[in-house]
Formats: sequence, C-alpha cells, structure tokens
Amino acid sequence: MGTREHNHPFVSYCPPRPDESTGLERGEQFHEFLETRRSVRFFAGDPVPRRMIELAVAAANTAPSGAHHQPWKFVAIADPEVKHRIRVAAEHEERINYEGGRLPQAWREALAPLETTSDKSYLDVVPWIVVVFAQKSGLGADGAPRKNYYVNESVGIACGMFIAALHSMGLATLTHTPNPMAFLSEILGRPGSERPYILFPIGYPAADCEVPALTRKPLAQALEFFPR
Ligand code: IYR
Repeated sequence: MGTREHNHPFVSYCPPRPDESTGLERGEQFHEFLETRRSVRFFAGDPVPRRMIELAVAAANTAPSGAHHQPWKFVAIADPEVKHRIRVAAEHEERINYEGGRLPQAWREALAPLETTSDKSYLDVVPWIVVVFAQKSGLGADGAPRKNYYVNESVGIACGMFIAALHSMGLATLTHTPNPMAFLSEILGRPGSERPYILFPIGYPAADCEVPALTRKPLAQALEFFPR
C-alpha cells in the first residue's frame, strides 16, 4: 500500500539514485557522447539489422507525451522500390524549392554553409528510411476516436530520443523534412488523422563522409540561470 489515495492505479517509482559524483560523471559522459553526433548526408549502403531499428523506436517510445497518448507512429522502410519512390517524390518537391525559387533567398542563404541541394540520392543509399507520423487523434481504450494533446511537442521529444538511440548504436541519420511532405502519407498509405513529421534516412556514415565544419553555441549562450 502506498502513502496516498488514488482513483486510478499507481505504482511506486524508486529508480536507483546514484551518489552525486557518479551522477556528475554520467552527465559528463552522456554529454561527451552526444557531442560526437552529427547530421549526415553521405551514407554507406551497408546493411543495418532490423533489430537496431526496433531498439531505436523502443527508445523513442519511452518519450513523455501529452496525456500519455503517445501520438506517434514510426514507419520503417527497407524496400528499395519504396525508398526510390520516396526519393523521386522528395527530389521533385526540393527542385521546386531550390531551383524553382520556392525557398526565399534568405532561407537559401541560411542553408548555403550546409551545401544542401535538391539531390536526395542518400534516400536510395541508406538501408533504412524511417518516417515518423504525428497523430492528431487516435483511438481510446474503448476504440472510440480520441483527441491527442501537445502533439508537436510529444513527437519532437520522441524524435530526439530516437536520434540519440541511433547514435548510441553507431548509426547516423538526418532530420529530413521534405517540404511539402504529404506524398509520404500517400506512398505509405497512412490515414488522414496522421501527418508526416520527419523523415529519417538511417545507415552508417560513408567511409568518406564529410560534414560542415560547424561549432555549437557555447553553454553560456544556451543556458542562463535566473536570477544570475
Ligand atoms: N527541406 C530542404 C531544405 C532544408 C531546410 C532546412 I531549415 C535545413 O536545415 C536543411 C534543408 C532540404 O531537405 O534540402
């Protein structure tokens, strides 16, 4: 018996509490590990076991979410024909963006240091594409439609955990949001209650992979204590 009265089932939660120096050490290590992650656009075609995809989605599926509705669906694709259809559709949209002038000049200038183009050939190279769908509504326990809450926040957090899990397995990815991306719903036959959120090409980095020489903003710019 717990100490409080509840109207719904509760269980006790007492995760092991590391001593302070152990906690700090783990924090240092976790940060150091995440600091080595980069978004990748040059992938090896080497196979990646299906189990790694399952593990990454299992990690993402632990994310906190609005009313614990878990408003996400991860669709994992290995079929070369489906990947190719996605590439063709994504490149079609991106050609309109880059070459057709749909991207405003300021946006194009912001992207220049990343050297992104309408070429999305990595979508044919990677062993896996995972498309994440955000569910505006889902089904309740009684099978009736149920509205979801904080959908963007919930799915964004889950995607962050997914990215970290992939990195822990030595896999690389990229948060690709081909714009517009409704074609993903069509190709993958998703219902109208879901909208494509992010497309993740997933694989090992190519042996000759390069990434832009970026630095991250210093902690002092990311964090402020209040009052100082
Ligand atoms: N969706 C386009 C453009 C693009 C936009 C941003 I903001 C980026 O950080 C990178 C790319 C593309 O995928 O090329």
